[in-house]
Amino acid sequence: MSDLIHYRLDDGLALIGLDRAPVNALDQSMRAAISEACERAAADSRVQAIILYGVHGLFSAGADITELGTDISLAEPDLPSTLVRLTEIHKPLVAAIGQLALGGGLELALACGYRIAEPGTRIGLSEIHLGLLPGAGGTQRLPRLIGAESALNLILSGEQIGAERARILGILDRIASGADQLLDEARAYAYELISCSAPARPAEVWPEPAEGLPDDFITRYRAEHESRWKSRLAPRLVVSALESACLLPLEEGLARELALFKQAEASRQSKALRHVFFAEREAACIPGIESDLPLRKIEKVAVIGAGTMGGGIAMSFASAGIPVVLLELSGAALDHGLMQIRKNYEASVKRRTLTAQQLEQRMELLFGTLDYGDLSDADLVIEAVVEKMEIKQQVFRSLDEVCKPGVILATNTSSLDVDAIAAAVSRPQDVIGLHFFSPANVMRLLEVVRGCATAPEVVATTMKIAKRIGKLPVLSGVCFGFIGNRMLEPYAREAHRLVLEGATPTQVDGVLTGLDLNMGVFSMLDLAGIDVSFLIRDSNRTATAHDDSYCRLGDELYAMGRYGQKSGRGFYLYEGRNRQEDGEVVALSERLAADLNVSRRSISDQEIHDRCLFMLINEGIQLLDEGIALRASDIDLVWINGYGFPAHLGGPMHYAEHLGLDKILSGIQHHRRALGEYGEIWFRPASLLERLVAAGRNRIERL
Ligand code: T1G
Repeated sequence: MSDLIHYRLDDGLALIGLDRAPVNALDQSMRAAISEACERAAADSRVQAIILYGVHGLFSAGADITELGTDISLAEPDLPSTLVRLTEIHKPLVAAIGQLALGGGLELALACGYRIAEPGTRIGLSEIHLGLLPGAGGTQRLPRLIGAESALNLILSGEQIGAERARILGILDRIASGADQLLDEARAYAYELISCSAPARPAEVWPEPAEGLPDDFITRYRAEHESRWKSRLAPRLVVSALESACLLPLEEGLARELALFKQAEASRQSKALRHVFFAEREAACIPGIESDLPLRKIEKVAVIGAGTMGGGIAMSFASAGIPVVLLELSGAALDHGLMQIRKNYEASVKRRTLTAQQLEQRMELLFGTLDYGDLSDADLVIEAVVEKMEIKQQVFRSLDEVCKPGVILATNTSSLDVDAIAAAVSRPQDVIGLHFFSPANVMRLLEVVRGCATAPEVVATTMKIAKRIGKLPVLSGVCFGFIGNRMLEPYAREAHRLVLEGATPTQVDGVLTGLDLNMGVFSMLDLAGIDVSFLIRDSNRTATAHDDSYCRLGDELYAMGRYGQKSGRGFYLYEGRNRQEDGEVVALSERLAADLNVSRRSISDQEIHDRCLFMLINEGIQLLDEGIALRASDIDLVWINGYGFPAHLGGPMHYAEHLGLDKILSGIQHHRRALGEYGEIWFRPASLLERLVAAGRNRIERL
């Protein structure tokens, strides 16, 4: 018997324990081990019932993602066939589910006749997050257990649900009284089944999964949800698989599911999403910082500034159960900030994602003050005041006076020089940048900006606390704009310049959202505030001194008081959330073009795509070469989680590799020639891009 399985015969029961750290991933060896153990139990006349469980608690996190996209993924014994065989065993199989059953792990449990779980168990079919659909019976067995509509919603959401909800839906038969009692209560359940001569598998609860649903349920479901799926393939394949479950006998439905799964697994989108899965885990690995480096304790946090950013940051910690002292300059500002935080939580209560009791628990963790002295025992202080260097330096000088030794002093600046801020205090080794994205209580991305003096354990501690508050930390070096906003600059520059040259904001944004970006440049700037981007641009005028043509449109709109959504007019006109083109902006663009001697012409969508995306990619490659970003996949994570770049394209770097680095370089060289003086100034290929192409490489990494 494989050491991946603990096999024990115990008074008529075969106890089969899965033991493959860390998550009992169902790779080829584990599939073979499970198959062998179940066959052994099925053939043993002393065995009257079989229990499957996780030796270390966790049941299984599904197929081994490292196998997906390779020929081992469906190597024998493949998971679909293994699970069909389990359903043919003429003895009750009980899945004793501890902690987690995801993807193929839940499909394994569904192939058992009976399921019992510990109270804290989370279960789900998470394949959709990898651009897949359940490929081992999930789309066929689940609808026969809980009905087609519930199954469709659960599979498309990819969400993890708790034990009680799973029991109510009908996925679980029982919930054990506790994690420690799970196996004993699973054994008792098995003896009950034996004593009442229960069948190996109970009758299907939903033999007709679509029973009670309109005949056109699937057609209407597609029509209702299609637009939200954008160009994503997996949701469409899921619906097709559920349609098969409603129309076909199980065996034919399973065959249809497998065909659809293979199509999804081979898709570019799934490859991109698998890249993102591993990128998120690799982002935590920082060369030179060992995973066992002692960390500083963070038990109390202080936030300076109770505005939109400061309030959102304070919420992030309070929601994780960490006490927060929130400091403001005036009582009115402090009261407003705390009131806004309560309002944000109340909105969650209204959405039923938070209980009223949890709201109060979180508010009790928030303590407002006007006195710096109340920050003296904080372990981490995060400054979130206005984006002006002199003000931030003053705040840090005050913190230097009152805070205890060993405190971590963080700035939430979105682009200013963290080293210049650190230079204002006597302990620069304790200073770091924590760039939260707005709204800070919602956005996962956190750019952790390491200064030249930042101590290693300060980096390691902040990377860890970021995960604890549910953020995705990505390490950045110090430069203007760090990773995300540094890349936003050339990307937005091309968008602005294209509008001067004859495109409209609607056309430019249409090309970008056509690529499935959540927002185009102009709608994003209108949301963030044209006044905000003006202040950032104004703090960095030297960078555009040689040609600020593309800045003029934003500067003019700012001067006109057109700040975007907040003022009802920006690049677009707004009536509530309804956005429409504004002829005045087109006229302004024409006037500026004349002033700047920029000739106007009709511009193709392809040119818009290439100029915006190639310059975004070029800047990312430059950041990698400068060592600001550790790896290309970190850059992908920043743009997926901070700027709405589609995860099913894998991020801008992964997308670049798909397009071909040689194509990108030649595109940049083409526009450099075609755009005259402007092209000469701005379309400079990153040296690393040229070196990679010259070396015949298509993978973006430092050479
Ligand atoms: N395969 C391989 N490795 C996995 C894995 C998996 N399914 N899940 C986790 N790991 C690794 C992960 O890379 C990391 O490795 C370590 O485990 C800890 O993970 C047929 C085809 C389970 C909730 O989508 O959601 O089944 O970095 O850091 O925060 O229909 O991992 O330590 O070397 O994330 O506690 C469906 C994906 C697969 C589950 C744990 N299953 N995993 O989170 O730890 S497709 C999933 C997760 C499928 C079937 C189809 C999370 C987690 P390392 P971690 P965590």
